[in-house]
Amino acid sequence: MTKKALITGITGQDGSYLAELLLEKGYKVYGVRRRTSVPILENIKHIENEIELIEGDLLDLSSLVRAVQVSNPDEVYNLGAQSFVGTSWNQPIITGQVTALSVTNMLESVRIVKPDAKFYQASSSEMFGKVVETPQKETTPFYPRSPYGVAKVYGHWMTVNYRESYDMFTCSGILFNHESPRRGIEFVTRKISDAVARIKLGLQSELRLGNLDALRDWGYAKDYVECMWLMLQQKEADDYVIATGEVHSVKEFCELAFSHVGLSYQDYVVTDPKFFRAAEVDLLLGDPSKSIEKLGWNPQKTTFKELVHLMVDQDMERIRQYKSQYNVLGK
Ligand code: NDP
Ligand code: GDR
Repeated sequence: MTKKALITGITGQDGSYLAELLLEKGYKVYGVRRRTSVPILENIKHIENEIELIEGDLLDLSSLVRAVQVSNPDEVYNLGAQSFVGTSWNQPIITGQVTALSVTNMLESVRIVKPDAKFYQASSSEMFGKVVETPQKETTPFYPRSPYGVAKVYGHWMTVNYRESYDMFTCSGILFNHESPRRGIEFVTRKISDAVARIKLGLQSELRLGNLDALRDWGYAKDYVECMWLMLQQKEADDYVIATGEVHSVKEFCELAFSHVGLSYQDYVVTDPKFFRAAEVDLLLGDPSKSIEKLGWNPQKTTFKELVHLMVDQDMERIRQYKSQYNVLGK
């Protein structure tokens, strides 16, 4: 029988890769999509005819109940969120409503309509925040440093609580930063790869960044969504850290990205206090031992260098196409 999956956040980076993966595996894929005045379906345009989109908003419980009724899923992946840490200081209440409380909306929808569906919650290394222990693993205490991180802690514990209260199959994936050419443009890696392409092709002269010393454990989103699926294929529901176990600074990301196109980052990167955070997370480094052992996760599937290069290459290609279109139009 064809398995059915429901994905919230299907238009985002992870949702789009996960939808592709599940289609490859023969799933019928449903996605919750909120109404916007201009539909932004860039990440899923190429699979739009293979998936079924259900109108809904994470803030609207009734729409989520309906989404679970319509899709009758075997697996639910709750990836939707206000996911940008920087914005969470500017919009702390919306972040709390969307990133925290809506997890309960999703859990309730599943509990009421399809309690035997397996549930994945997109938790985050931002829950660790301030360094209490390094590398960080499933048992490391949380100390979130942003409204976003605080919201994710709530979502994580509600997921654990529904497992313990109702014996539901609910998993929390504590994923460290993962990037790709589909990453939103305001996140630092994509901001860098996009700027490198624009600078190389003569459309931009400098790149303004915040804290260059921040250290992150960066992996490739396409590899990480496979772990989400693997978590729901286990006998028992559990929580897992997904990370590479390697740490790099924003500065290192810049160095590699600029040098890939023959440029030196020192010539273009300008530090701008506008991009400093109210409370910074200095270091995130994951210990993926449990997921290696239990899920067969390979943390080096895509290396840091390969990740940087593939992001820059894709942005170079995109900006080149944009430029040639622009030239053809004679503007
Ligand atoms: P994105 O920001 O790319 O995607 C977020 C998705 O949530 C989008 O599809 C967005 O829809 C949707 N969404 C936001 N608000 C609502 C709403 N009110 N109702 C319905 N849908 C909504 O995030 P990623 O793909 O990078 O991340 C996926 C999940 O994993 C998120 O929960 C994120 O917090 C978490 N996470 C991400 C990590 C990473 O490094 N990428 C690491 C750890 C956790 P729209 O297109 O309409 O805006
Ligand atoms: P993060 O990702 O906050 O880790 O959250 P982001 O790419 O925004 O920041 C990473 C680090 O880079 C520093 N930085 C800058 N960041 C941005 N966005 N813009 C800049 O100009 C800049 N300069 C330096 C930041 O201070 C930070 O230290 C991501 C999101 O995907 C979350 O949803 C997810 O949960 C976590 O990763 C794990």
